[in-house]
Amino acid sequence: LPGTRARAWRNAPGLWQLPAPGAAAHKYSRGHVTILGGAAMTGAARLAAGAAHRAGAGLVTIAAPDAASAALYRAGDPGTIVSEASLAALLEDARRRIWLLGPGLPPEPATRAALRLVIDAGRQVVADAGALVACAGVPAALAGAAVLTPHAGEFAKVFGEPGPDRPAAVRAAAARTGAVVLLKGADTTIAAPDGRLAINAHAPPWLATGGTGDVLAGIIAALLGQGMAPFEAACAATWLHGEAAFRHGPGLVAADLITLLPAALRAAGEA
Ligand code: NPW
Ligand code: AMP
Ligand code: MG
Repeated sequence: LPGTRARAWRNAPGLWQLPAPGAAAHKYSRGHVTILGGAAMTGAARLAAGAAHRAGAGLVTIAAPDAASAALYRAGDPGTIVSEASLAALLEDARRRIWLLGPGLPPEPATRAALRLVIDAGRQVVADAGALVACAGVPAALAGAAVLTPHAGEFAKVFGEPGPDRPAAVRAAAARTGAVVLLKGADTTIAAPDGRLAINAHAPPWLATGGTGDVLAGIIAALLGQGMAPFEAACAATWLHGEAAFRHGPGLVAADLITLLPAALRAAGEA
């Protein structure tokens, strides 16, 4: 059965601990996650936003590139802020510490330029999907990001084929970019630039469906916003993602993961 080997990871002592809000917490102290949304594939940013919100982000904004996509974004989670302000204007707010770029963004030079602008503004950046492919063959363009979340296809486009030794390839990618690199799959491999490595097998194959990667990126952003370090945030998010999937079982679609995140968070707290 999928899961029998996987459940063990929950008990890996001391690898990560989820942030718990104190009595003095307020929405700004729990982190403001800003997601750069696309104009064409709005579902991806909506999934990421919903996941970030459930994973404990105090505030979540989707930055919409135009009025038409803003209208689509506003039809989603009513707790998500939708802004049509420019990237430069949004970056003036120092509380927008965490940014997620990629889900639903086209893999083109404008996306790469946006990524550089946000990194150079000193923000913690999770780069996924279009933000990764926009840097195909140019891993240096990702330097300064906090966490990169490629699937195998995206990893190959940015860094080249990982080959049979995935841990070595992911470690090399992390060392090269200075970012935590999380290579997704049945055995998601996570490496920090300092050489730390984790492999998450706590993930059922029901996750192989559209939008689940967007949900994972949103969870990572939320955990960063609550003060977790990038490697621990990546490890914890991957486990929570798998736990939510196990709790659903067959018939899973990406939005189910968001609904099941509270149960996964409770399970992690009890481990
Ligand atoms: P093949 O077929 O194996 O030769 P893309 P994407 C290859 C958004 N989404 N997993 C594979 O090659 C995302 O956020 C929007 C997957 C395949 O041809 C992105 O912005 C949704 N692929 C955008 O869509 C929900 C693998 O890579 C190619 C692979 C495109 O993202 C869905 C696919 O890569 C989606 O999340 C692996 N393990 N290994 C929405 N509701 O709005 C190799 N490949 O073209 O970047 O496509 O991942 O679907
Ligand atoms: P993406 O391709 O970006 O939508 O991400 C897919 C998500 O589902 C990642 O978190 C993968 O690790 C996970 N996933 C995909 N296929 C499998 C599989 N066969 N077993 C377990 N997890 C998977
Ligand atoms: Mg993806």
